[in-house]
Amino acid sequence: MAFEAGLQFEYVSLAAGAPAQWDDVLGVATFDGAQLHAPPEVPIASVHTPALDANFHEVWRTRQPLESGRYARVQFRRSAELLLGSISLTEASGLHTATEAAYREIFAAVNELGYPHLARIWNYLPQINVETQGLERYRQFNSARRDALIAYRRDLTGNVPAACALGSVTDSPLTIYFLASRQAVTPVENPRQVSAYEYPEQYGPKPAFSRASILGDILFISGTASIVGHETVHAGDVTAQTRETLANIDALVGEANRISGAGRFSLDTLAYKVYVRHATDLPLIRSQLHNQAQVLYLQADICRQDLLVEIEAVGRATR
Ligand code: 3EB
Repeated sequence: MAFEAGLQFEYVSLAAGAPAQWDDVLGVATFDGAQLHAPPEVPIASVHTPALDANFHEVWRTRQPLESGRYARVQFRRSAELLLGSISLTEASGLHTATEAAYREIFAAVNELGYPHLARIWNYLPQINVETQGLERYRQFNSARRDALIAYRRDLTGNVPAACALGSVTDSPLTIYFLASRQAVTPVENPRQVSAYEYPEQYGPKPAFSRASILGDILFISGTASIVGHETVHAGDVTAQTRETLANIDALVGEANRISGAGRFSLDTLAYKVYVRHATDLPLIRSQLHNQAQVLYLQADICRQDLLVEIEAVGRATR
């Protein structure tokens, strides 16, 4: 494949200190309110989800020259092929307004700057399962995301970014970061699940995300949970939910390998981020992840009340 973005990612322990060099850093996510002394040209997404064992930074790099800037409230850094952006908004006029504004600014930025293909979006919002004005906040978020997609004439099905949407600590701002590309991204769906954008009405406004995406030789696996078809399975059983989630990720890797010409993705070379609803479930969840080399745990509420765990992953193909 001609595309060679040279995108690299790394989970760096806080104990290791700040990256020694920033020239090649596209952007960073920090967790749990950790402070990072980065130069102002590096976008930092401050994600307010408590780290459950090691705290770490998620660092994205490329081997290409970088340029930084701001578009509306989106802080970005870009190479010739890729752009990482971050936006954080307080909910002065409610979650719907903030989400729609954030997405409109993201779409305007990536369109204007010439990186229209969104590969992966990470979404964090407080009180995700709380109902206000008769609608759960996750559903308000979905409604607003759809409204922005429609306003920018973007697809609501099929060609939609891989994503995750998690609950952050109360009173934290809506925080979104994303990777966008000049070149097309390949969406991947899970044969074991109904596409989220085709969920039945009972789940509220349809969530516009794909189960995974392929960008060059990188596979992004969206937040994945214990859902088969469109239904939650193993309610109340965190061990079984973790196993089912891993079966879903296995199916996605198989599907990515079927679709992709990028080489071979495999479960044991992915890096995993695990969102745990109840910190006390960590030992049971961890005991199901003994085959995975790189796993980081965060405490976060998950977008359905009955889901106890959600797992995302990223990995590079090997030839
Ligand atoms: C699910 O499969 C679980 O709304 O962007 C996973 C990944 C989930 C992304 C999103 C939601 C999102 O429906 C929830």
